[in-house]
Amino acid sequence: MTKIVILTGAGISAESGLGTFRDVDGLWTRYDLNDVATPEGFARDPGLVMEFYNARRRNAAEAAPNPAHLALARLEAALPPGSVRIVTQNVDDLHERAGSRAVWHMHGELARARCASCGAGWPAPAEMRVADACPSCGVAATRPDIVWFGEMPYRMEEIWEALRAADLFVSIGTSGSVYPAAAFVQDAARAGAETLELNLEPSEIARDFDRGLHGPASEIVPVWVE
Ligand code: BJW
Repeated sequence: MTKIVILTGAGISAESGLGTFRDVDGLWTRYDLNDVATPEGFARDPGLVMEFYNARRRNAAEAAPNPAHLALARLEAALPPGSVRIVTQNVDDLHERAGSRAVWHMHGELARARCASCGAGWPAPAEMRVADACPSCGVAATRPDIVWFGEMPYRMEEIWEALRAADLFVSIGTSGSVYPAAAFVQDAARAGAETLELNLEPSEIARDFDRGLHGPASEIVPVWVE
C-alpha cells in the first residue's frame, strides 16, 4: 500500500477566503506576530489575542471548503484506509468539512479551547473570553488551543513516524518558513519518499522537493489528484 503524507498550509484555504500569513495582504502585515502568536503576547494582552482568534473563528465558520480540500477528501476515499494522512498547519476545519478523516492539526484548532493551568481541552464557544473558567479545574486560565511560536506542535512523534513510513510527501500551500513543518520534506526524503510541492509559486524551500507544480491550489490539487 502506497503511503502518502500531505502537509497543508494557509495557501490551501486562501481561495476559501481565509487569509494567509506572509503574502502581501497576509495576517502578519496587519498584526505583529509577537503580539498575537506567542505565549508572551498572550500574557501581555490576553484580550487582544482572544479577539484575534474570535475573529478568525468567525471567518472560518463562514468559509467553505474549496476544490483543493474536496480533491484531497476524494483521494482519501478512493485509496485503501490508512494510505493518506493529512498533517495540517491550519487551524480551520475545512479539511474535515470537505470529508477528510485522517487529519492531524499540528498547530491546534480554532474550534477548541485549552486550560493553561491543568491542560484540559474542550470545544471553544463562538466567542472566547479571558475570564472563562476551565470546566475541569475551575481556574480562569482559558486560552485558544493554538500552538504559538516557541511552543511544541502537536503529534510530533506520530508525524515523524508517518514521514519515515511515507512513499510520497506532498506539501500544499505553505511558504516553508516555519519549523518544524519546513523540515518535513527533508525528513521524508531522508527516509526514501518522493517529494512534491504544490504551491502558488515556488516556496522558500522549493529546491528541497523532487518536483513542483505551481498555481492556485483549487486548480492544481484536483489536477494532481485525478
Ligand atoms: C497559495 C495560494 C493559493 C497563497 N494556492 N498556494 C530559527 C531557525 C529555525 C527555527 C526557529 C528559529 N527561530 C525560532 C524557530 C522555531 C519557530 C520558527 O519556525 N520560527 C520561524 C519564524 C523561523 N517555530 C516554532 O516556534 C514552532 N515550535 C517549535 O519549533 O517547537 C520546538 C521544536 C523543536 C524540535 C522539534 C519540534 C519542535 C511553533 C510554530 C507555531 C506556528 N504558529 C503559527 C500561528 C498559530 C496558528 C494560527 O494562528 O493560525 O502557525 S505561525 C503561522 O505560520 C501559522 C501557520 O500554520 C504557520 C505556517 O504558515 P503557512 O501556512 O506556511 O502560511 P504562509 O502565509 O507563510 O504561506 C502561504 C503559502 O501559500 C505561500 O507560499 C503562498 O505562495 C501560498 N499560497 N495563496 C496555493 N491560492
